[in-house]
Amino acid sequence: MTVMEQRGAYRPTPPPAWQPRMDPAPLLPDAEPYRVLGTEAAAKADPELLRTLYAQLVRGRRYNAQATALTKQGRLAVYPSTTGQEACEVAAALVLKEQDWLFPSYRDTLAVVARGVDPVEALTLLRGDWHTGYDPYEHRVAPLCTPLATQLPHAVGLAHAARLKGDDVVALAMVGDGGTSEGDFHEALNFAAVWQAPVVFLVQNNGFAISVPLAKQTAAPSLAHKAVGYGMPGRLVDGNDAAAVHEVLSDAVRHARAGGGPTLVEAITYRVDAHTNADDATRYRGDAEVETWREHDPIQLLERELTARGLLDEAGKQAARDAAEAMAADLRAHMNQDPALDPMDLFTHVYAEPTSQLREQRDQVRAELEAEAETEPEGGTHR
Ligand SMILES: Cc1ncc(C[n+]2csc(CCOP(=O)(O)OP(=O)(O)O)c2C)c(N)n1
Ligand SMILES: [Mg+2]
Repeated sequence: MTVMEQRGAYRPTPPPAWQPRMDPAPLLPDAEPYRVLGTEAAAKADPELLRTLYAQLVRGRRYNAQATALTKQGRLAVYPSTTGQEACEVAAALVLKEQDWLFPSYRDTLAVVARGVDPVEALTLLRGDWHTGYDPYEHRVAPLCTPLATQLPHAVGLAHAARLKGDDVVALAMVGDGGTSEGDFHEALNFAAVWQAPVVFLVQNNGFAISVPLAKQTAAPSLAHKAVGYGMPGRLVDGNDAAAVHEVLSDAVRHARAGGGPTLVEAITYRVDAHTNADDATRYRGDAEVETWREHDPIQLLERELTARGLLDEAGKQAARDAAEAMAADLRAHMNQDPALDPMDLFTHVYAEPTSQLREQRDQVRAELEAEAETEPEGGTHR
């Protein structure tokens, strides 16, 4: 019998009607970013929480301004500012319990500080040192992570391990819009959903990956929609509305803690400053766009709400500003002291046995430093 005859004799039974493995509808994000401030939902927001958020936002903005000034004075190597994104930074830290873990990206120094890490220690890496500066275990804050999205699989691993051990731990991992195009983002979300790991992914969609606008980064309807493909809920929130971000993240953390698995939260926000002090944002975006976002400012949104509800007066605003000034003065005083840095330390702790490339780079840096020392005027330093 030929193959064709065999095929003809084959009478397959029709397949059963196809069903999705789960109903995708509950996973879909809202059509509009969720808002609280200026809406009816604001009346239900806890006044104490709103006041705390306000004080933290004011402090956060001052921290950004001070750190940026320190880069101009040569006291800080680089600073990725979160001016305009303070609501996301602060809410991410405040929704976690003491035993939970925060996994920040390089932009999230403010979240790290809001979590309780010393403001000076939090800048160690950005100062050019080889180590994180703070003890990750003390505050349960992973190191600021520069390779895009690589903090996400780490967060999933930690959350999954905690669950296997029966520990009550949730991990909250932060990433930018550009980071969602990385393979690590895909792998982290996929594993998180398969394992139902207690992890919350917070994407701060600030419109740009350095100079690359979101439209050139993704064709997805929204970044929150990406959640559905992995089988987890996606939430869309106004990232400049501190009360809304706090509520959405709190819900996601509670859901994860209760064994409900991961959530992807996309916060729509805007990076008001340049990518870092080393970037010129006027080359890829106009002033009008920045001005539009300044009118949707996280501090002003909250200030308007608090004032309307009689929860904030001039004295309250001044108290928040004074506390922020005191923090900035302290930061300046500490950062103006010369750190004891040896550039050669950069090479010491990479591998137990340095590779040939690493040895080559180390020798090159050493030679450059020695050459510089010879040409430097009396009393000069490399610091
Ligand atoms: C794996 C990797 N590739 C490239 C870079 C260089 N890089 C640093 S920041 C950045 C843009 C990231 O944009 P986004 O994720 O939107 O975060 P944002 O800076 O806006 O907070 C890029 C491409 C990097 N740090 N890591
Ligand atoms: Mg971005």
